[in-house]
Amino acid sequence: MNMKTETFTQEVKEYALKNGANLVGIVSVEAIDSKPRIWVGWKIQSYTQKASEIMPEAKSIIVLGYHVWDTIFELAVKRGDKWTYPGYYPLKFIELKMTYYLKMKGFKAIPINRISLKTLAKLAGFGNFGKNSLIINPVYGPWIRFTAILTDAELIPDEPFEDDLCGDCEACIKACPVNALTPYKVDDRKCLVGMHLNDCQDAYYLKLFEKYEPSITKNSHLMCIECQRVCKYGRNLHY
Ligand code: B12
Repeated sequence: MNMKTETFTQEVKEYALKNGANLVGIVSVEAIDSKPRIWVGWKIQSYTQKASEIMPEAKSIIVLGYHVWDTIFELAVKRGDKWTYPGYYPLKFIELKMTYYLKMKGFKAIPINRISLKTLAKLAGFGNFGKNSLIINPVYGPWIRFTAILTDAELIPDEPFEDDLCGDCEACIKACPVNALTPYKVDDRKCLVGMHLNDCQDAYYLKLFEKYEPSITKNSHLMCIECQRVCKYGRNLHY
C-alpha cells in the first residue's frame, strides 16, 4: 500500500467520525465476497448479494457504526401499511454524507444493504457475533447499528474482530420472552421484532407485545429490547 492510499484511508475515517459515526472500518471486497451467501429469511426471502455483483470495479467497503444510546432509537412507526424505523435516520444521514464525499472525490459509491451488515461489522473490527445473534462491541455492547458503502476507492482494510465476548454468559438467551434465541442465532419466525411487523393477531402474542413492544402513539411502538438490555456490554452508556 502506498502513502496516498494510507492518507486517503485516514481522511475517509476522520470524515465519518466528524459527521457522527461512532465506528468506522474498512473491509476489502475480496474479504466479504469470499464468505458464502446467506439466506436472509424474514420478509426479505433471498440470499445476500456479492459486492462485486453490485459494482464489478469495487475495491472497498466503508462500514459505519452508530451508537443508539437511548431506547427511543427502538421506535417503529407505521404509515399506511408500511413500517419505518426513525432510529436509523442518523445513520442514513451519515451514509448520505459519506456517499457524496466519495463522489466529490471522483469515486463511485453506493450504500449497500443486501449484504450481511453483521458480517461486515465483524470484518471491520467492530465486534463479534454475540449469543443474541447481534454484533457486540466491547464499549457500546449490542447498541450499535450499521450501514456500509461500496466504493471503487482503494482503502486499507482493518483487521477482523476475533475475540468471543460472551464466554459462558447466556443472559440474552434466558431473557428472550419467546425463546427465539439459541447461541448466536435468532429464529426470525419467533422474534417479537419480526412478528409485530407482520401484524400478528394471535392473542398470546398480543399480550407479549403489550409488555415488550409498548405503544407510543396510535401508529408507533418500541421494539423489544430484552436481548440487548441484559447484555453486560455497553450498559453504562445506555438509557
Ligand atoms: C432480517 C433482519 C432481521 C430479522 C431476522 C434477524 C436475523 N436472522 O438475523 C428480524 C426482524 C428478526 C430482526 C430483528 C432485529 N434486528 Co435485524 N436485521 C435484519 C437484516 C435486514 C438482515 C440480517 C440477516 O442477514 N439475517 C440472516 C442471518 C442468517 O444472517 P447473519 O446473522 O448475518 O449470518 C451470520 C451469522 O449467522 C454467523 N454466525 C452464526 N453463528 C455464529 C457463531 C459465531 C461464533 C460467529 C462468529 C458467527 C456466527 O454466520 C452467518 C454468516 O456470517 C439486517 C440488516 C442487514 N442488511 O444485514 C438487520 C440487522 C441484523 N438487525 C439489527 C437489529 C439491531 C435488530 C433488532 C435489535 C431490532 C432493531 N432495533 O433494529 C432485532 C434483534 C433480534 C436479534 N436478537 O437478532 C442490526 C444489528 C446490529 C448489531 N449490533 O448487530 C442490523 C445489522 C441492522 C442495522 N442496519 O444495523 N432483524
